[in-house]
Amino acid sequence: MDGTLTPARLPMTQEFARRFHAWQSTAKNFIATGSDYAKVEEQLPPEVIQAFTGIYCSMGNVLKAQGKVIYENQFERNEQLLEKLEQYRQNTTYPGKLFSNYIEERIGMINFSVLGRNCPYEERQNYHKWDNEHHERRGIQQELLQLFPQYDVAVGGTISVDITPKGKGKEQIAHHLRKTYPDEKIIFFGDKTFPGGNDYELATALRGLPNTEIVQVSDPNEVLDYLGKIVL
Ligand code: M1P
Repeated sequence: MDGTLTPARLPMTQEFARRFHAWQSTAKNFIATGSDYAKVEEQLPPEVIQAFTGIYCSMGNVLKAQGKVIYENQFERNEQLLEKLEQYRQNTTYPGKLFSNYIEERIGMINFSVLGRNCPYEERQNYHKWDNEHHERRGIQQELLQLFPQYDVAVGGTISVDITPKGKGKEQIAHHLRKTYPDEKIIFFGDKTFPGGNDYELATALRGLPNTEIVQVSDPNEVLDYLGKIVL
């Protein structure tokens, strides 16, 4: 969603919604996002949400369609993991202000942000810039993978990491889609399909399946341009 349908954590633009909604009736279409359903509702207009065949949120740990839950995976609470996340928050060398909601327990996963999710947009950009220079999130990812081999840790959007039980990251979406639609072509648009990006596992899983195509895009306009060119 972020970076392919909307700018990161911002609403879909009206122009995008108009053109995309017109396209939605021409093919089955899905979202594959790390965000939870509440954020999908914040960022997308209701008519676009309604027109999706399915919405995979929380890294594919929830599937909803037309507002109804199709499936949900549970995440077993792990006190040691939560303690470790608290330590990262306390010991960060980030020089800026920190905000609340730094451990977000979602269905089937945890999203962790040292900065805190309740930060203003400008602070999000400041942290992102700092993290690109200091690689705090990558360090957290590497350490968590060593300490807790039962989890996958993906460096998510701009300020956070997504933690899921092994095999329950975005790649599960590829397998669920292929099982549901054994013969249909699957085209996946992602803004971070490269190694280290949070679409990489899904893109890799799809590459291993027949009749799939991966499209790396850098913003929502590229998605629209592409959709305008393909005849499904
Ligand atoms: O782009 C998807 C990511 O969006 C958010 O990340 P951040 O707040 O770091 O930009 C989160 O919802 C994250 O879970 C998700 O993967």
